[in-house]
Amino acid sequence: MTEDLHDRQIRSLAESILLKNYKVTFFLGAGVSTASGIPDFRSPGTGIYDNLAQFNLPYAEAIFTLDYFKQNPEPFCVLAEELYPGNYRPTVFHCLLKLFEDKGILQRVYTQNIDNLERVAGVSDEFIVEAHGSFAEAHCVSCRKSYTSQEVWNKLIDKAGSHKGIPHCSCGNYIKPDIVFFGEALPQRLFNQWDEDVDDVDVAIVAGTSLTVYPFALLPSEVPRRTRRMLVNYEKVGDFVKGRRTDIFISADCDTIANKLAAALGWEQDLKDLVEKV
Ligand code: CNA
Repeated sequence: MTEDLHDRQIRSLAESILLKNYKVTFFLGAGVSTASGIPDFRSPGTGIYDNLAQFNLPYAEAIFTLDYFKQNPEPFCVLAEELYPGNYRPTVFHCLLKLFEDKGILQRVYTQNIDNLERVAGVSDEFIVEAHGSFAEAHCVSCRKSYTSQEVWNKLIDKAGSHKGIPHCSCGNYIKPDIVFFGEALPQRLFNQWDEDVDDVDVAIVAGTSLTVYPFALLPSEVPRRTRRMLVNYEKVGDFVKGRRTDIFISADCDTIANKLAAALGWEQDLKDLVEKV
């Protein structure tokens, strides 16, 4: 597919959004944050799963598995230190989300990411659905006592910024941030909000995700047939493989496409200003 075709497709989508007053719903994965320096899971070589050798895990997903965490929380805690909010700046794509909100045409941002960068970019709580939880709160895995993000950080890191230890609850058990591990229930807000939104999705932009984690992976396939769908990802994934007649697939970097979409919408300077500000 040529660069020209991509540009035409982006322009046509932007025209529909502006002329038909469409609102846009985003479905995001780790690929929208790689430009900020946070590795994704599955990219060969750079992804977290290809760099777990130091932890001697029985299998890669063990690092995000509750039973394994209860036996050995160290690998997750080392990774959590790295991913903890505050270490990274939002990408151009995150700033574009904020711009959609400012222009009054953001419907929702469904994100699998746990890096909090949508919020750091300024997107308001009501628009964000963190399908796999976040670091904002944490709980003891045994007595369920609640801890703030800052309390967990203070237990994890000493004043000099070095690794201090595994966060323990006053009951003696481990504290885990409220990010959803394999085998754990997803936040009820995901299901409630999706029930409200699903029939009203005018435009679905799916970006930076392998669409391999369920049930999130199914969401873009559940939107109505009339919905204009665009996938921005290095490879075609999910039900975009079979595809719908009106689908747009762009194999490119998320930030490059964020810039192009903003330009097609006439928001080039607004996006530049936002990127400088965050
Ligand atoms: P994944 O399975 O690692 O897939 C990422 C996808 O994005 C792949 O298809 C890549 O080819 C593609 N990709 C990577 N970089 C770019 C880029 N710059 N432009 C375009 N495409 C790109 O990650 P998923 O999000 O699909 O998997 C879901 C997991 C990953 C969720 O449970 C997350 O919590 C978890 N995760 C989150 C973060 C984060 O919060 N930043 C980081 C790593 C993993």
